Amino acid sequence: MSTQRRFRIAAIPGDGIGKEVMPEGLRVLQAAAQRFGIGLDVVHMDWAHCDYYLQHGKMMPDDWKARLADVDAILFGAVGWPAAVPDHVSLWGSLLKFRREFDQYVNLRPVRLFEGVPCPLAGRRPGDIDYLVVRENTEGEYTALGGIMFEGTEREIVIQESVYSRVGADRVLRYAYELANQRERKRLTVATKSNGIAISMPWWDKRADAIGEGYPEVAVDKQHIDILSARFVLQPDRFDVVVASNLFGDILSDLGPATTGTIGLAPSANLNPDRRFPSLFEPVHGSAPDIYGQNIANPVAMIWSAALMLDFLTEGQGAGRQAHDAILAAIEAVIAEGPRTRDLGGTASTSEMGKAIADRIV
Ligand code: GGG
Repeated sequence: MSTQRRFRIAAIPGDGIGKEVMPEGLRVLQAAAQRFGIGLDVVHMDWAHCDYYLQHGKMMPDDWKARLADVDAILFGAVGWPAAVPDHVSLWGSLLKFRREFDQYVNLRPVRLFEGVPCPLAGRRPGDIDYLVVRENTEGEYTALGGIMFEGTEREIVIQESVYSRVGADRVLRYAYELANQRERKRLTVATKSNGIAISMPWWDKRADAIGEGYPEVAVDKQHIDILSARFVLQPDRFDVVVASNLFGDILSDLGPATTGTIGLAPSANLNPDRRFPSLFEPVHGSAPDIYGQNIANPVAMIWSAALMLDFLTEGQGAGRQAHDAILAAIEAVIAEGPRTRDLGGTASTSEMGKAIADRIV
């Protein structure tokens, strides 16, 4: 098959199990690229991890942006090694910089129950849990704005600001409406907390109404984050597309995958939909220091993230879409038939499961 065009991918494994799942993501990516004639150049980047911080006093080199200037996308592993570097230092020094400075304002996180995975929710079958979380990814509750007064005294006061902009809210809400509009069920759930967070959340709800005027076919409901979380567990089949602020989206996109058996399956796409900057694809899971070094981490979240990357790079067309679908089919087959990692009740290693998925790409 002839090669359509070449893509340049930065592979940044990061910390902990990010280093173990990255080779499996690349293995499957290369197999799919070869099978469907997609040219890939992978550039390995050994920074944006806590060992780098310990050596250099920062998570990334000063010219990190220039080093990524000519890449089409970033495949990222995980960040965090709290025994050595405080989590807020490693996160703000790497992943959050990518998201903000590359304006990756959508964090798309699919949640799906696979055939062959015992569901922790009684009586649920594949098809009952199949929705997309759209997380606002550059503002909201994730800020470093504020300060501490009278630190260390009994009068200690801490203020932490949240930030919402009209541009920031409207663009992620519009993305979510567009997505819902393209799906069969055309349902959008807007996560809110406008009864308790009395300024920003009523405003967020109003922006959702304003953007919704352009999408009359989308059935919208707003749900407070507390009951919404309960319904993820009790009535997951209610959901189709869920849009949420940065923090709410972060929490929902761990909770959702937990209801599908393991967070080890959950992929994510940090998208700059305007394509002015590279987008970043990473598992939802973190660096998992408790299991690092044993080669037992589930590689599916990373492999699925790589599939999302191919789909995004090719705008869901042609070889890219075929490669994405083939990877998903291979993931489904291996989850159903094995070999499976421990979180799925099996005994396979990370590399055995990754290889089994790559071998299915034929
Ligand atoms: N691969 C995802 C990862 O490393 N996550 C670490 C983390 O703490 N992320 C917080 C966030 O996604 O906002």
